[in-house]
Parts: sequence; structure tokens; C-alpha cells
Amino acid sequence: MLGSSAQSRPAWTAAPLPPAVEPGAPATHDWTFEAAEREVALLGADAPPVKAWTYTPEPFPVLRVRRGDRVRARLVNRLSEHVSIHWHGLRIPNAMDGVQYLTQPPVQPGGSFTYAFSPPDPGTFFFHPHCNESGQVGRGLAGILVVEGDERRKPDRELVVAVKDWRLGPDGRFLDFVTPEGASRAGTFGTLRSANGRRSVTETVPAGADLRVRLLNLDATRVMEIGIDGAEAAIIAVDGHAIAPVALDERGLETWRMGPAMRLDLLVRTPKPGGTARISDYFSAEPWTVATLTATGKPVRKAPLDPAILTRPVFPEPDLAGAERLAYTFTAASDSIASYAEAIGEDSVRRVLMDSLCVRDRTFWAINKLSWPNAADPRLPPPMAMLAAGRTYRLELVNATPHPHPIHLHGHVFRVLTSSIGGKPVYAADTVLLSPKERVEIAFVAAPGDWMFHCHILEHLETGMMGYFRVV
Ligand SMILES: [Cu+2]
Repeated sequence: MLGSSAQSRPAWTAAPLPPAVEPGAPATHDWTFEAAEREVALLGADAPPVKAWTYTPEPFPVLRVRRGDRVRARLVNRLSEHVSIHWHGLRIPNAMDGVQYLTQPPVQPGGSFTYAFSPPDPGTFFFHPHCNESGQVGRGLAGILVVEGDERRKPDRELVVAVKDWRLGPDGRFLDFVTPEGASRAGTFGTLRSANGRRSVTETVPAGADLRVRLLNLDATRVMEIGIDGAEAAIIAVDGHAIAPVALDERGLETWRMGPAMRLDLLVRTPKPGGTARISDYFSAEPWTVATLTATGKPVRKAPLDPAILTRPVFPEPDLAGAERLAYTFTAASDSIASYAEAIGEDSVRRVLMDSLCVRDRTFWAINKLSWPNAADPRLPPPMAMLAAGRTYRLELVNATPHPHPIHLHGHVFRVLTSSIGGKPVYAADTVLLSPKERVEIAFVAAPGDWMFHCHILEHLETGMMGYFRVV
């Protein structure tokens, strides 16, 4: 199935990645995003257009900056409900993190907000709102941010692939994004799979070339098992952060599992002229082709693939000797039919409070037995823990449910230290997938602010599996 190129190859160097190159004078980027409903031909040219919600005229814009550049992003809201932009995975000031009510007031219809920051880490990132995410991201409200500056050698070509399912009926209308059956289990799945807003990506690439593929799982629910067939490839970064390259075949890892919000960077040696390679999701019995790469022209390179093209990450490494330990267990809510809405009474008040907490009216999930909002304060629950800025925290995360949960910490990069399942290389991330019954340890250096910590299956965070750390 995988790893077609069987010829013997030299083992890649295990030498540590070289240090990052300091960025030059920063450029300034001034962007305007208009969150609005726009017609998109998701079902094909001869089907009715879909009324998607996007930040830009085209869905899934790819914005590019260099590490250290200055970004000013003005968000204007042309939708009928409030929005924001959360910059997923970026270590930026807390006031720019884009979590409605926690880090900023919601951007109301007709309103605007300007985000200003400098991305400190290179890598593959994305952005999305943080309230009614299942409905807003479900309609397409998301974009991609590539932060350059991690390459010591440029690949010949680059390809960005964002995967997302759509919940659409045959008439092009959206179906319910949240269902009790889905929210209380693995999530409600889409009816139409897509990559870059199309049925799948087909790309003509130069033969025998080095292709960097930036793969993003922007789906609300789906876990993917990514592998490649027909070309030699290596994993070079996880959630944007460079790792010592690992072959994506039987010599290394045959596949890499990606939950919602996770990213994976590959370096692919494209096939010989006329050859085809496929990047696929092998999670289900019937593999789904994410991208088909067809090679043309004379081979660009003769030397064997050397995937060590990236420099070392620059995020602060945790100090494990001085770390404080915390433990979090992810479970079903103790009373899975508990209705928060009923507990807070009368209709109009209930609506305002539920909106202010960005929750659904039912609770299915909990972290350390507490479901967001844990009701002590109806406007903003207390933090899960108070942390000290600059200190290293070592968190034990236990998944005591029969479903996978991609757990995301805002505003930080963490080292994934251990896993009860194992088999992964050393890597860092902002979202870690906890398989059923898995126990994982992560560590990070705390940065000041109120930082969300939640499952990135959107229905799970909206039905209780959410909290935040206060770092002072
Ligand atoms: Cu979850």
C-alpha cells in the first residue's frame, strides 16, 4: 500500500537540525478581512452554489509572512452574528488571541477589530473564530497562515493542502452542524469531503523534484491517517515545528494521525516523469485521496532525497528539572443529560449567558470532572489553574473516553514528552491527539495571559471539554 520506492537508500543524518537564521528587517503586512456570506461552487459548476462564510472573497486564503514581520489584520464583520480571529498555534500576546469574551470583546455585526502582532515561530498555521465554531468554521470561516523563515534550503515547489468536510444536503444547503448523537460521541461528520475547497487536489508537479507539502486538517470532527503512495517522503514538521525528518514509509512511520486543527509538513521527492503519487487518508477502510501529484518534465534532481531542509525551532524549550506537574483527565460529563440552559432559567437571559460562554445547551464532556462552563460564575468560569509566567509546566493528559480528542493549548508550543502508546519521534505541537485510553505528557514554558485549553473537535469544546489557564 505504502512506500513504493523500495531501492536501498542511505539513512538520513540523525544530526541535530541547524540553528535558525535570524530574520532580517521585518516587513509590514496590512490586511483587511471581511467576514461575510459568499457563494462558492463546492458541489461543482453544475450544482447550486453554496452560501459559505469566508473572511476573504475566496475560501481558505493562504497568507504568507516571514518570522518577525509585523502583521496588522483588520477584521470587519458583515455577518449576522459576532466573530473574531483566533490565530491557532501562534505565540502572540494574549490580547491578540481572538477568543470572544476571554481575550477580547466579540466583533459584533457591522463592527471591526484590528489584530497586530509579529509571528515568532515559522511554520504552517491557520486562523478561525472562537464562538459558534461548529457553525462558523462549518460554513468555511477559516484561513491559512504560512510563516516563512525555517528553510535552510529551498524546496523546488510548495503545495498547501487544507482538508475540510462540509455538511451539505444535495440542494447545497447546510445540514445541522451539531447533533446530540455526534456531539456526545466522535462528532458529527460532513457529507462531502474536500481539499482546498475542491473535491480533491490534483496537481502537476516537476518530476524528481523536492516538494514541500503543508497539510492542514481544518475539519470540525475528522481524524485522518496520512500516508503517501508512489513517492519517497519524509515528515519534516509537526504543527509547523521542524523535527528531525522521519520517513513516511515502512522504514519510519507508515502513517501519521492528524486530528482536527493539526498540521503536518512533508518533503516529497516527486515521481519520475509521467509518474503519479497520492497523499491519502487511510483512517477508514476505504482510503480517501487527499492530493494526486502527477510529475512532468525532466527530473530536477539526481541526488537522493535529503529531507533535512529545515532549521531548529525557536520556541522556548521547557526546563523539565524545574517543572511543576499538573494532571488532567478527559471524560464524559458526570451527568451527560445535564442541561445548562435549564439551570440558568428564563429564555432571554439564557440566550445572553449561553452566547457569552460560547456553549451549546447540553453538556456531554468534562476535564477533571468539570464541564465548561462549570457554573460557579455564569459569565466567565474560573481558570483551571493559575500558572506562573516563565515557569515550565508538565501536564499529564489522560483520555478516559472511547473517542479520540485533539487537545489544543492556545498561545504556546509544547513538547510531547511521553505517550502510553508510543511510537512517535520527538516533536513539539500546539494540539496533541489523545487516542482512546491514551496517556500523554506535555511540557511548556508558560506565557502571560488567559489561555484556552480544549478539545478541537468543535462539538466537544462547545459541550463541555474546555477550560483555560491563567498565567501571571
Ligand atoms: Cu474531543
